Amino acid sequence: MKLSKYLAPTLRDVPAEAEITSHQLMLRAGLMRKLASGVYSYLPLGLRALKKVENIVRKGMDNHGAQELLMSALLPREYYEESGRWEIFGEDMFRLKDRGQRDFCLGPTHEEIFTDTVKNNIHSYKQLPVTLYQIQTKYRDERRPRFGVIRSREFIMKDAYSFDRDQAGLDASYKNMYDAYCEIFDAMKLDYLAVDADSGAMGGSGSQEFMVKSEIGEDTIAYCSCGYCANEEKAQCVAGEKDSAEMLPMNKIHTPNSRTIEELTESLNTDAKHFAKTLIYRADDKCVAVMLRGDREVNETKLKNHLGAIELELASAEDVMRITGAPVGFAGPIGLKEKVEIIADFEIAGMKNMVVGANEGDYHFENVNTERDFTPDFIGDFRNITEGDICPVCGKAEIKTCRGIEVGHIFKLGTKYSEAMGCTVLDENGKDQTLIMGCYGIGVSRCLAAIIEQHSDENGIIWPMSVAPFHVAVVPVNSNDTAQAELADKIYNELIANGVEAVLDDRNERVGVKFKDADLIGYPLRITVGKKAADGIVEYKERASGNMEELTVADAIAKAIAKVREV
Ligand code: 9G3
Repeated sequence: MKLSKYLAPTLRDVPAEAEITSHQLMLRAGLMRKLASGVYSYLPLGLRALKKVENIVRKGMDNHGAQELLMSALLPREYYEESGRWEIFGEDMFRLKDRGQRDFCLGPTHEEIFTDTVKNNIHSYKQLPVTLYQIQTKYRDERRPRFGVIRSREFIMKDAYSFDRDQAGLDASYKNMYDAYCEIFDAMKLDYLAVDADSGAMGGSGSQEFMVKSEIGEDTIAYCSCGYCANEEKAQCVAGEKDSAEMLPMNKIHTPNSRTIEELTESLNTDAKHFAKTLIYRADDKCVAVMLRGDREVNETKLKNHLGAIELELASAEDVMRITGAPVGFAGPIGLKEKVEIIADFEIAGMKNMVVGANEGDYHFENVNTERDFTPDFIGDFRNITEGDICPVCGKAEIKTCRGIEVGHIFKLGTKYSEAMGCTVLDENGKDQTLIMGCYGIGVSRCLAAIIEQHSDENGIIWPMSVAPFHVAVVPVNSNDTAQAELADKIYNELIANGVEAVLDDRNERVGVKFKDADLIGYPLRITVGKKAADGIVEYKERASGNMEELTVADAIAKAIAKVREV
């Protein structure tokens, strides 16, 4: 490809709304352009890299026996009504009507569609197991699109669905997909972790997320040297030892203007560990009181799963006033004005002589103890795990945490969708058997951004050879110098003839601009044709290592071909 004719509009400046490296570089390197909030167009360089990522995913799936389909993205309401999800996904779902006023949505995920396809086309247990997949555009009206294609409203997903006749079959299909994912993310040169994850609204018997380690990741991962690794949403906390101190007499204290834990520790001059905060939550149509140690954070996923709630949010100030009789910041388990379930984290049961809100403005109780002064309705694990906690698996090493970008998520679904949609096969005895499903997602466009997050420096992108939009940039220092231009052209054609994807920077630009663009776009290799062209000597540079060396033309071409074929 000759760059003088190619649409690769690089930018010097970083667009203001791009906060993270990959978003900045995808715009500056001319890979994509924003069309609307959370909606992007891929320019030629971006599309070439995206197709490389897609094909790595496709190869991994095909190698593991999955069969590729392509479903519609324009989906009739009926399928989602059959599974009961038409309402559940609320405003996240893009809905529209056709000319006959019939309801459709733009597909956010396809469990229902694949299940219907299997229901109508697979009738015997002899046709199982089967894993079907597609690579297709998905639509989700994210409340806060951000970070470019990492959280966009239109994105490319590989979604796969496995169908088995029993749990052992699902376990095998799930393991097969797990192995495929490791192969796929290794081929993309992503540094990832497979973490135990919450299955959320999907239900089923467990799931794992494939997380790319990154400081800008939205998820927090808890991991241990023993190998335990879980999303913070799911990571179990170990109940510590009980405090053996004597119970002291409960006492009401005046705490004017001390609403937050910080203000309380300040005014009472005690550590946050001696406080028990009481948060009032609204879970669907009821309110609950959640208690945990003052220095801990509520894990809303654990709370939501325990309550089986669809919507969970902190109660409004009005709710708090009605339930506690006090403004926000003075809630406690003693003297609530309205009976609400009191849910306590394990640690509360182990604490002695706590300070709690007195359900009265500017007042708290000190020396409060469970059993003597109040009894929680339920005690369980409701807090976020933190660095330094004891690992719930090995019970010895301390938990560490890091941040990650979710690029894949695999689920053991069970019969949730096959039951709802009557997806069965006849077994050996001619009896109907409901199929057992798994589902498996990879954020293909998100992988592109994750690769850049992990492979870039201050000069730009550093593409791994396997996903680079082109392998080699051939750069004549002075395009007006005939000897240089001719030799550059010769090298370019020789590379192409050997299956190397090369670009020739034949633009009438200063060499500094050509070098900066080559580093920004991130071609893995660069062959520069300069003053020594007449002596048949060129400069060979590797973007990743920065190594530069002078080689004969033949050696430079041979080295580039070998490097490309290493993939
Ligand atoms: C929706 C909307 C948003 C959604 C979903 C449905 C997330 C939804 C979960 C999944 C689970 C798996 C198959 C591939 C792997 C992931 N957000 N999820 O189902 F209607 Cl608007 O997508 N689906």
